[in-house]
Amino acid sequence: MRQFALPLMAIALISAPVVCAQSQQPLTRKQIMESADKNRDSKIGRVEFLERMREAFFFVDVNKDGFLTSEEYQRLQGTDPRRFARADRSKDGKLSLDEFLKAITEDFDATDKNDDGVLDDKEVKAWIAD
Ligand SMILES: [Ca+2]
Ligand SMILES: [Ca+2]
Ligand SMILES: [Ca+2]
Repeated sequence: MRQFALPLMAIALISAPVVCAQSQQPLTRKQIMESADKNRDSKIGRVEFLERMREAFFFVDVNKDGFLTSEEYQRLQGTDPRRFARADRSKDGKLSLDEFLKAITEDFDATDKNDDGVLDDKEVKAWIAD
C-alpha cells in the first residue's frame, strides 16, 4: 500500500501550488493604482479610484455571485478580517458592491490627507505601503 500512496502524495504536492497560483492570485495595491491612473500623472481622483475598485471587486469575486466572502475579500492586498466585519453593514457575512464601495470611499478619504479630492504621488505611495 505504501508504494501506491507515496507517488500519489507527490503528485498532490506538485500540483497544489500551480492550482493556487491560477485561482487565488492576489491583487496588489500597486497593481490597482497603476491601472487606476489612466493619464499617468500620478494623481488618482475619487471617481477614478472608485471605478478601479469596482473592477477590483469583480476581479476578486471568484464565484461571480456579486458578493465578496471574507476569503474573496482577502485576495485584495492589505485587507484584514476586522475591516471586512466593519464593512459588512448588513451582517450577512458577505460584502455587496454597495457595502464594498462605501468602505472604499472611507479608505479614499483616509488616504487623501490634504482633502483635495485627489490622491497625489505621495498619498498613493503611502496607501500602497500601508
Ligand atoms: Ca463571491
Ligand atoms: Ca453584507
Ligand atoms: Ca490629496
